Amino acid sequence: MGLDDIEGLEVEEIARKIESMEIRGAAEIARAGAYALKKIGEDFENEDMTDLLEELETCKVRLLSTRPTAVSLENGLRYVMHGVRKADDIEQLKEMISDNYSDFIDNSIRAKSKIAEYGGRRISDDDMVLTHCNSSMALAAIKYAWNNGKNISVIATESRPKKQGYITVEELSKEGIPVTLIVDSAVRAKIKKVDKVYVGADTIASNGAVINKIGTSQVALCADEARVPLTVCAETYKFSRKSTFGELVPIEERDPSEIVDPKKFPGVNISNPVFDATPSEYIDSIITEKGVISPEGAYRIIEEMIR
Ligand code: RI2
Repeated sequence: MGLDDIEGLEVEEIARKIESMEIRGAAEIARAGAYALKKIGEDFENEDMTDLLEELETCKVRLLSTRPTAVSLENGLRYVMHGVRKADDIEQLKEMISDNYSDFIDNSIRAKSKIAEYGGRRISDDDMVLTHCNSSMALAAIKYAWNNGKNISVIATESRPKKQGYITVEELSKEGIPVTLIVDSAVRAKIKKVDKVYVGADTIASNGAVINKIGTSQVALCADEARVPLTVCAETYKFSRKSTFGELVPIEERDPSEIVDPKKFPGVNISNPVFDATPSEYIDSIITEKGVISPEGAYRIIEEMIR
């Protein structure tokens, strides 16, 4: 579900759709969150600036409660709110929110096409690429390689429990890209045939660790053992400034019923963490819109964001 599908929706409806993962993917939830703030500005009818700022803050808190792991959401909201407290009057405040929103969306779209280009160039003819979950950024790079005449094929993991791998295989086969679906536990059995692993990110910490869909770190271990390079495709708004100051990235724990009906196993604890952290030593490179960096370069990206 993209921006076109949420046009006109109220903040609470958007928040619920992010929570239920009808709107999903770290880039898409950031865009949807930014849209929700813009909508507040557009719909606000009284003339009191303080009231509008308060409403924006309340909306921000609600949106941030939906998916705690992806820092893209927080950074998107921060972008829309940038400088708005300095507005002279309500009209200027509304204009700033709307302009910041448009800037964020434009940057996000431009970032995707840069990542596609930089990431796509690094995929060679005849490469077999393995991807985990459904990352719009990783898939943009894979499609770029294919559309530029590289004869590639893809292995896509199912990505339990929500099975976003199904979206991946549908998306790639629609493009004509040869794609094979595997269960998550088949990665090690297949990795020797694979030339490159391409994944996305929900958050990148200042130490270069990448937080992405649960299972990414296992894929990374298998890739490392088989000497297959792992590439992460992520816009710079997925880098976490808070991690520089020691804050750990919270890992979202979702409802056990996404795995199995808990009533089938009375007395059994079912745990459903949906992200994990891949340490920097397992990552070959991170493709951002600013260029290809090593995971050790994460701190520099964050430093530029803070300045
Ligand atoms: P893009 C997704 O989260 C996956 O973890 C995916 O790898 C990541 O966001 C990045 O996706 P979820 O919403 O931003 O499916 O590259 O939990 O599209």
